[in-house]
Amino acid sequence: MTVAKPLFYLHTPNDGERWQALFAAELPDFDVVAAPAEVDPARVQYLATWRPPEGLFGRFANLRAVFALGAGIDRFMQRSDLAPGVALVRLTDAGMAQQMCEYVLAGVLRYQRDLDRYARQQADALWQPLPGRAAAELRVTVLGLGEIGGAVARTLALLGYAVAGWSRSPRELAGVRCLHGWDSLPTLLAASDVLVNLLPSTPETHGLLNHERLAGLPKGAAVINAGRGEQLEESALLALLDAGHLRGAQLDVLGLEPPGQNHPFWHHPAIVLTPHIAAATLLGPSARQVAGKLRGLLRGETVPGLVDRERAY
Ligand code: NDP
Ligand code: OXD
Repeated sequence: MTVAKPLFYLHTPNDGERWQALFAAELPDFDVVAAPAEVDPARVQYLATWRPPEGLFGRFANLRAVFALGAGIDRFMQRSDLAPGVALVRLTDAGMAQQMCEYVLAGVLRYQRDLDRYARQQADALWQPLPGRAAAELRVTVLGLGEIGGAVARTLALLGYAVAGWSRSPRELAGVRCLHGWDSLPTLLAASDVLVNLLPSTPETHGLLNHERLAGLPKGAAVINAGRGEQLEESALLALLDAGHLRGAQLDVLGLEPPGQNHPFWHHPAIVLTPHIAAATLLGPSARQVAGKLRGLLRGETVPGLVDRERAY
């Protein structure tokens, strides 16, 4: 009698065949099946997915673990069909940290080296050097010092920027002035020339960058948001840019993606928009990492990226 292999089910918005081939190679002891192929719902215990359709999890009564094929699991936390007893595991770096370092550095350089101002001068046919600013004079604050924010803060510090970072619990990172907790936030914001948001979206961080906090940045500060759109009050950002309090913003994430055609950010001269590409999921490293985490779970380990449902990240 042959014993059926355990089943690993994949539901991804695209690249289904590539994911399936990668996971099949990583998990030879599993039957790897990718949607839209039919599957016996009772056999689905392990599922990897990104942007799961409503009701997906509820179909599988024997589900044990869901692997998010991304770092931010806020959309998973909002799901009523994901039972509390099912382990939710997210990607931890898997090649995203380096991409995020590049994305943030592009923004930091834009503001440090006045590339935004020179673009405006060029439009006016104006050849006018501006006073320069050394990296060490630019105060960059990174909100969120986890897998991705921590790598960004360390990288910027290595490049000589005056980096501060903010987290929920105490952290120590080489070259980074680390602060934690709500009480430290106002002083930190007041000393930030560039504010980088890399926090996970949770009930605590939702709307964190509101008018009061953005107004607490020094005049001429810039904002880079690659965390989640819901964390930034868009109308407050707009008002502070238009009032000349803030200098500019580089935004990879918005409350509604894609934004409507009439969204004021599209044509705002001080806003650079990118379509949620700051750090993409890399298929090979991610499949390898998820397979490793699955094997860890089967050995009864607490694997990296296991989401704490109470904390919501
Ligand atoms: P981690 O969970 O590794 O790190 C989260 C960090 O945020 C931790 O330092 C944590 O503090 C801190 N934090 C959480 N809640 C609070 C709070 N209430 N107050 C202060 N600090 C808090 O996440 P990642 O670094 O892997 O990812 C971060 C986010 O980046 C993702 O959730 C996602 O939203 C976004 N992202 C965006 C991408 C893009 O392309 N735009 C791509 C990938 C991720 P502590 O250290 O104390 O736990
Ligand atoms: C992620 C993202 O969280 O793509 O991985 O934003």
